[in-house]
Amino acid sequence: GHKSFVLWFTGLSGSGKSTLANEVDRQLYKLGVKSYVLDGDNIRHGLNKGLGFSQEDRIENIRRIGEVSRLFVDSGQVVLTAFISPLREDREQVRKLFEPGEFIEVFIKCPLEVCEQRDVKGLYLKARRGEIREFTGISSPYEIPLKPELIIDTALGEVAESARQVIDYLRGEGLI
Ligand code: GGZ
Repeated sequence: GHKSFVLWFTGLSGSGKSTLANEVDRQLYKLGVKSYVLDGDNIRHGLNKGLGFSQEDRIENIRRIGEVSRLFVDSGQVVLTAFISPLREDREQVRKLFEPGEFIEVFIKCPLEVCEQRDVKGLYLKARRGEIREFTGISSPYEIPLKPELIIDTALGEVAESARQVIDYLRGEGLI
């Protein structure tokens, strides 16, 4: 058996949150642990359709995702969330919804320059040109976690290696 918990990935756009969350999801499946990834694709297009990227909308986005994660954990599941969740205060509010040990904040550490260099979706270029306003890291804040449970450096390592670090942490904590 395993415990239920949330792996809360936080980091800049293009830092590799979704990629890593999906890889950890696959690794967990191989270990017989059923998990579910919440990301922009299944949340911002559905439950949170209508929310944009103003400070106010981001706060509401994260609040709702926190509540949904709480429901997943109540139902005995493992949930992985991949949202920028830029504000410390908002992440702390989500943390408060959980028992100690259930909320695992994973800081996806990748320098802005690297994310901007990658610019997988061309959003940074648009943000620099002023075509997207309030873009995280450019014209909207990102507050680095002060005491995350885990820090994963995605600027250097392979995705598989990063996923391994997360799995090792979960094992070490006796969560899986
Ligand atoms: C940041 C934006 C913005 C702005 C659109 N700022 O790389 P992506 O494309 O796939 O991930 C980003 C995603 C961020 O949504 P989140 O729900 O994770 O944000 S938050 O937690 O702050 O609510 C990016 C895209 O949406 N995107 N406009 N202005 N990212």
